[in-house]
Parts: sequence; C-alpha cells; structure tokens
Amino acid sequence: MRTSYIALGGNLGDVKSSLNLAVERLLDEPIIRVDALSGLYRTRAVGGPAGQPDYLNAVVRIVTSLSARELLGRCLDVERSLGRIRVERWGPRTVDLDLLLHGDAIVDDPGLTVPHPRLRDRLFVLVPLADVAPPALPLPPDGEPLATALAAALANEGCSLGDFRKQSAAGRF
Ligand code: A4P
Ligand code: MG
Repeated sequence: MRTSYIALGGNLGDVKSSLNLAVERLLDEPIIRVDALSGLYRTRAVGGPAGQPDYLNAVVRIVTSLSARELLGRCLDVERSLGRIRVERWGPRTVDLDLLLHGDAIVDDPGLTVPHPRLRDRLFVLVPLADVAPPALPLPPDGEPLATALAAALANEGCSLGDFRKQSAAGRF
C-alpha cells in the first residue's frame, strides 16, 4: 500500500462539480481509498494562453496498492469521463489530475514523471498539499520538508500563507 497525493485543477464549466465527480469516480475504484481532501482554492492561471479563467485547485490524499502507472491510467480515465479534451499545453480544462507523489516511488518514463516535476514551484499545488500532508513530508529531489518548500515558494511570490488562503479560499468539496 502506498500513500499518494493527486492534484486536481480545472477552469472550464462547472469546475466545483467536476472536481467532486472526479473524487467520486476515484472512490468508485475499490482499490483506491480517498483518505483526505484539501480545501478548494481559486487561483490565477499560471502559464498557458492569456485571459483564461481562474482555476479551482485541490489535492487529495489516497491509499492504494496500484502502481504509479496504473494510478495514472485511472486518473486519465476519470479526466476523459469528465469531458477533458486536450487542445494546447496549459490550456483551459474541465479537470486535470496530476499524480504528485506516490509513496517513495520515482518514475521517469516518457508518459509519466513521479514526483511531479513542477510540484515545488507552484503555490496552487503546495498550499492544498499542505492541507493533507504532514509538514515534514520529504520532497524530491533533496528530501526538503514540505513546510520548507512552501515557505520558499511563498517568499518567492512575496505573499504569506494567511494572505494566500484568504485570497483564494473557495470552500470545500
Ligand atoms: N504525465 C507525466 N507525468 C505525470 C504526472 N505525474 N501526473 C503526462 C499526471 N500526468 C503526467 O499532461 C500531459 C501528459 O503528462 C499526460 O498525458 C501524462 O501522460 P496534460 O494534463 O495533458 O497536460 P497539461 O496539464 O496541459 O501539461 P502539464 O505539463 O501536465 O501541465 P501542468 O504542470 O499540469 O500544469 N494554473 C493554475 N492556477 N492551476 C492549475 O491547475 N495547471 C496547469 C497545468 C497550468 N496552469 C495552472 C494549472
Ligand atoms: Mg497535467
């Protein structure tokens, strides 16, 4: 059994219900146990075409005996079932599921990189991750604790955790 963290994000259509449905569909799999849900955060789009709508972002903690590749397959099935169509990289989407961490697994295949390579750069991932993961969670590649990486990312953006939460809190699942 491994503890995994999956980031959810979307900015097209009724995103709150897409994220809820994504979690329900993950739960439909008896082999996946959803253990903890972060809050929902409304965040400005990072990258991609100018003028795209804000995102809703969240992170779920799950426990599963699936391999990273099998779990990615389930995530891609859920994205497809919710109408995700890939048009351009970082373009608007109904729902995106990213496998952030899968226990201590390290995968570097053409279709799958775990831990997620952009995990440490992004407040829209680190803040909800901190809702569901211990502050001491070691992050790749150097084992830096989550709390330290989060503090560095906040300093980089010139914002406090309190401000980020206040500006972006968008309720719960
Ligand atoms: N893939 C490889 N590794 C992984 C992994 N660990 N988890 C492959 C999930 N997928 C992984 O992804 C392309 C391919 O990456 C997948 O088919 C899978 O085989 P994609 O979801 O089609 O493409 P993408 O999401 O447009 O690109 P990418 O590089 O995954 O982007 P990110 O890093 O996911 O960023 N701004 C805000 N505020 N909130 C967001 O959620 N998301 C993005 C996308 C950009 N800006 C955002 C947000
Ligand atoms: Mg993605």
